[in-house]
Amino acid sequence: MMTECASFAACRVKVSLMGKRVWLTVPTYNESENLERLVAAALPELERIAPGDHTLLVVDDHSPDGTGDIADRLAVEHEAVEVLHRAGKDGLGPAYLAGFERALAGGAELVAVMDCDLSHDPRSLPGLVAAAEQGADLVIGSRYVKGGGIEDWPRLRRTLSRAGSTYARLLLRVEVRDLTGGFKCIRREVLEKVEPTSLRSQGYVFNIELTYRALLAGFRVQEVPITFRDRQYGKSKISLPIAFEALLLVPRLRRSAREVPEVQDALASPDGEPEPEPATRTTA
Ligand SMILES: Nc1nc2c(ncn2[C@@H]2O[C@H](COP(=O)(O)OP(=O)(O)OP(=O)(O)O)[C@@H](O)[C@H]2O)c(=O)[nH]1
Ligand SMILES: [Mg+2]
Repeated sequence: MMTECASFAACRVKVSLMGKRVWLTVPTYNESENLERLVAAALPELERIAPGDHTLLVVDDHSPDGTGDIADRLAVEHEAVEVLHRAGKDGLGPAYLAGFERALAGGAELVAVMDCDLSHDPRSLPGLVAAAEQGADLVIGSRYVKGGGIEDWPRLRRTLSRAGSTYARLLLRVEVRDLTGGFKCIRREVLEKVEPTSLRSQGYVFNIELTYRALLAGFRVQEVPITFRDRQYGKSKISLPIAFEALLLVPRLRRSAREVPEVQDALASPDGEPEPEPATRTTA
């Protein structure tokens, strides 16, 4: 094919200036045993979804185990891999936000997010992206809808996770079954409208808040079943304080819904009393 570029390097610059349509953001902290496996499994899926039009963005918080160096090497080996290095461990929420900002600046129409520990199967990515392309604004890879599940978690962990999602669902009066999961595909418009920088929370609550505010803003949220597997390598970063933060912040999310500019109108009842309607715009 004829090209206007004077050199290969110039072509690379031109292509990167044009941006990529699909971005997969992967936050990492001490994932040296998982990152290469994840990249090897995810890149072919991205290539199927958006041939030549995708970026896999690793957002690393200066992992002491050298995950950032592995990411840099992978970025040299694969044109589609990019790395965002952050100064130190700052929590999952801020890492997501940094990834979203980079993806939007890089022209993303769809931003997918998944954990690095292979608990989220990259083979489920096409299903999530397809749901977004068929009209959903925010797609959640869901363990708790028909067809979804968790493979090898101990009973206690399974119960706690499910109870956390149920607690948030009832308190926020939404129909989404898997509010805490971190496997998503999000349309650009959602990230622009829900003002990601105002999403203050860390960990699980970040996921709950993003979905809740997307619903309140009138976006269509869809759950797609996934099978979640326990990590085989590395350690979980989820701690009891992060889990408690989630419990405490959910009621605040509900109260603060009244202060979110884009939903104030939607929350006002005919007699002027602000009373949130259940946010029910979901499909499984
Ligand atoms: N950049 C960044 N990534 C993080 C941070 N904390 C966790 N992560 C990454 O976020 C993803 C989810 O973290 P996990 O520790 O797997 O948490 P989890 O999946 O809820 O818990 P497990 O199922 O027990 O693994 C993984 O890819 C982590 O490496 C952080 O502070 N900064
Ligand atoms: Mg995990």
